[in-house]
Amino acid sequence: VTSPDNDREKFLAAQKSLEYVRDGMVLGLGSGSTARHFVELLGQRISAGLKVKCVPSSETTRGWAEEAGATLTSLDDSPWIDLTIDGADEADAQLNLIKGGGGALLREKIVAAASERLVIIADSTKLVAQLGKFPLPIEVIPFAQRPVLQHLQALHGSPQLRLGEDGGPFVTDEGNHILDCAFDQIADPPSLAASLSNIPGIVEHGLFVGYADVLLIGRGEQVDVIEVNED
Ligand code: A5P
Repeated sequence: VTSPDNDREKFLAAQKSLEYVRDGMVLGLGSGSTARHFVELLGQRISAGLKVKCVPSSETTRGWAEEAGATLTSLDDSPWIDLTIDGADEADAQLNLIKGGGGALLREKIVAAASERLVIIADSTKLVAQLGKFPLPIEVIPFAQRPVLQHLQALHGSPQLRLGEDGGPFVTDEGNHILDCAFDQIADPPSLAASLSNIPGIVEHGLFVGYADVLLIGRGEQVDVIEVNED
């Protein structure tokens, strides 16, 4: 649920992220309401003469980017992305993330992995001491849904099939389903990420470990900048 205050924080984080954008870059465009602010602000810069090429991370974002007048490219033509700006559902101080609340985690992770730099923009409610309150989205091939569900139950993930507006299973841009897993507390994100990646039928999961370089967190009228410690 987005309160007006949260939306202001999202906007300010998105605005701050424009400082990372340079002329001539290939940009990855994230998904979700915070990324939408970024795409709209980017559109203003493009109208003012900024030249960038953009890889959208979802079909929804593709539509926003077209409306914003952005030049689109694809990973086929631009397999190396200079900078991606994306949102998150949760982030911790080590810059581990939960993503996929909007269902775009698979393409988001592919875009993030192709990016030299990933800057995450979020409102202050997203920064948490420990990941896991937000149910972890897991994208699963429909054929494998039942056995994957059983694996996730064994991991105490309490998986729930995400439903779409029509009451049937939510279908991702890649034609898969999402199981939302209420782990509640994820004490060791790298270890859980490795366990999930080992389950056949899971296409991708929403734990982003080692991807983000910078968190920009809107807090009131400020934006906190949290960077990964290179030591
Ligand atoms: C989309 O699949 C997600 O990963 C989003 O990045 C996440 O849900 C953040 O969304 P908001 O910016 O709307 O909070």
